[in-house]
Amino acid sequence: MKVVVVVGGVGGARFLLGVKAALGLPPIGEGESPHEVTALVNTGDDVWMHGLRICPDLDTCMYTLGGGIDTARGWGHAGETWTVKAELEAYGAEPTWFGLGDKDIATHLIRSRMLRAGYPLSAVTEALCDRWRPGVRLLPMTDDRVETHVVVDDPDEQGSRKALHFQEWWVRYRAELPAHSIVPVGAEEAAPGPGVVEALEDADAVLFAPSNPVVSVGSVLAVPGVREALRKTSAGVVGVSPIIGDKPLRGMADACLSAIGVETTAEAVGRHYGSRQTSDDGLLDGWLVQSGETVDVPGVAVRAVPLLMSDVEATTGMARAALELSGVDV
Ligand code: GDP
Ligand code: FO1
Ligand code: CA
Repeated sequence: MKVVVVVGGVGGARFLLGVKAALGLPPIGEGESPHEVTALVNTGDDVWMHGLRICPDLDTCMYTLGGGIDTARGWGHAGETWTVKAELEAYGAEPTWFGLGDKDIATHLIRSRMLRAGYPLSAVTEALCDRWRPGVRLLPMTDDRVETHVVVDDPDEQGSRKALHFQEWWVRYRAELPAHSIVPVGAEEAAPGPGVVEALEDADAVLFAPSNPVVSVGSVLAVPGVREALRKTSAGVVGVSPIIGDKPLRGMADACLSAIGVETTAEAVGRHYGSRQTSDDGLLDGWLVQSGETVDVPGVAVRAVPLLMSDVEATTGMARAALELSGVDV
């Protein structure tokens, strides 16, 4: 069976552990299986810093599935040290609000060197995965440069607006500056990465992880060709709500949703993705929401199951429910 999952960082990576387990694969690392999991990964969070290309969502997926993630933080390496960060700070090198760990920097050095040598991001990701062996094909949504920007009131100049890189808004300002708009800059001119459209065409099931609907799933959907491929695939398309009890589980997805005029509820996010069957541009056949919530999304089969990814077992149950709702046998 071929399963395709649209993912961002922490929420996406944790969900992938459950998808693998539901298909009889080891959650961490590789294993023998007739099944194949492909993740279409958001690259709108990506950024150049200190001359290095950082791809937070790709790295979060790669480290999580490869067994190297700092599980408490959800991003970066386990057992990380911060010598380079302290040295950069001693030089007064900006930005000081973003933490690159020593071990993590090795990943960024290799990636940046390969990109400068002309390799596309998809090939670089494959090379990095030769070490981490995530057991999932990690496909960047595009090889082209896409960077999400957030338009806010300029904190330094009253009355004017400013576009910040998503990382500055998210990490430096903790998404506390109200966003007027959120734009995946470059997405309109981007092409889907190698294998992205083909994976959707060949899929038996397509799942949207409980990832941020705006800056994770939304950025992947902004790449021309992806929505069309989702509309056309013969696979069932099922989303998993990242919103439980009208709140995101972690992070500031509510600040992102309000920027696009969508309420922070499972119902509003389901309606935002829309029905593949009864609307002209909708994407879902099924929508999983938290047990006990009553949600109506016209034209979409809604099912309520426990949605807390508290451990791999619980996450496996979610993944199984999503796969079943998509119409495949697990
Ligand atoms: P990021 O790129 O690291 O921000 O991660 P994602 O975009 O992949 O996922 C972030 C989303 O995961 C947040 O909006 C959370 O609400 C959601 N999330 C985190 N943990 C859980 C969980 O246990 N269950 C569900 N349903 N959603 C979760
Ligand atoms: N998140 C933070 O809150 N602070 C950081 O200093 C930080 C550094 C960082 C370095 C590499 C990386 O792959 C991720 C990192 N993150 C950090 C997480 C990341 O900025 C965001 O959580 C995501 O981009 C949102 O998905
Ligand atoms: Ca992200």
